[in-house]
Amino acid sequence: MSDIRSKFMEVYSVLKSELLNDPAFEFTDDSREWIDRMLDYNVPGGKLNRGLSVIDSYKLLKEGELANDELFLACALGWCIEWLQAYFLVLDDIMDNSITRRGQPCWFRLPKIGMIAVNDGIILRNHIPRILKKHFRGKPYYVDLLDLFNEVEFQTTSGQMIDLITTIEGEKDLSKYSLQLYHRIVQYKTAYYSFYLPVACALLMKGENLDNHIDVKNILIEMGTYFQIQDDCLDCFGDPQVIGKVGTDIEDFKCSWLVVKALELCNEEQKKSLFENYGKADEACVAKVKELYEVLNLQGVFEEYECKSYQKLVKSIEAHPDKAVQAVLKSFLAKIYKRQK
Ligand code: GPP
Ligand code: MG
Ligand code: MG
Ligand code: MG
Repeated sequence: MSDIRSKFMEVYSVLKSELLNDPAFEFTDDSREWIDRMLDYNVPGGKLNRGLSVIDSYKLLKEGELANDELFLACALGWCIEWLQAYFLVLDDIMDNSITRRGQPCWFRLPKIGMIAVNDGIILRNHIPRILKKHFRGKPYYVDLLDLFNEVEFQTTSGQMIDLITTIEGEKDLSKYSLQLYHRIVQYKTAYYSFYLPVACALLMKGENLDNHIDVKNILIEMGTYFQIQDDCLDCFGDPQVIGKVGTDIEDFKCSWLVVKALELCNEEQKKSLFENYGKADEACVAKVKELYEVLNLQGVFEEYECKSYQKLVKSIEAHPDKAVQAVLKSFLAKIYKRQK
């Protein structure tokens, strides 16, 4: 394990132990064990890209090594994003009726968990302001940090709402799916919390005013859109062993990039087949949709998009006047370009 990753994991243990000894709640052994197990199952098991990006970005902005207390704070902020992600995923998996996550059953699928997972999600969400209060209360950027997390959560849940209401039973109508709707969904449900939030945290720690970094936000939203398009492709074409989850977008009638592209490229007959088979939890229907995606060479269409999107992002990044900010954005892009998981 790299130095930074092991330091990051050390900070996880510290934060967890603080939360397990939170004086605002009288823990019993079984409640403490519940939280302990719930956190270990849901918080640290992912790629940790979002969390580690805070540290990475802060280092690049500071242009030098970090003092121990600064490194701890950057790690703590990184974990707040991982906690936010855990909260979203626990609830998203219930809403999407998903089976596996990060190579293990979704939390709500475990025996004796079920809908207690809803409350666990809310607990995960409530841990974030507790971590922030404990470690950032005296900082000049504390209020901005709280405001940032609130805004980003609002944006994400709003995006999740559009994602969900497009799939309401009885109102399934593929003709409303367009690239414009797609962009709206993913900007809100993914890009703000996954891309803008880590960099915004690092900027706040550095003492920056976020109002002066709208251009950085816009580039990160574009990067987040590219990331979600990758997620949609992996949902269909990725190896579940590698991505750690089984795709459900076709069954769930999701406004996925693939179905939007398919609608754009198909002829009348193929369109009919898509309308008949999309959004059904039936293996044969899913297979028909996937077959159509093959015929339309959507993997090839994606590769072309990926290449163009990468070039466009690099161009926007290189146009930014600040070299340190450029380094932050390039580092983030390098982490996701051509990812397989
Ligand atoms: C990703 O969508 C978006 C989220 C995980 C945000 C969820 C927001 C909530 C307010 C719960 P996705 O369903 O495509 O992700 P995945 O493919 O990982 O299930
Ligand atoms: Mg979802
Ligand atoms: Mg999902
Ligand atoms: Mg997905």
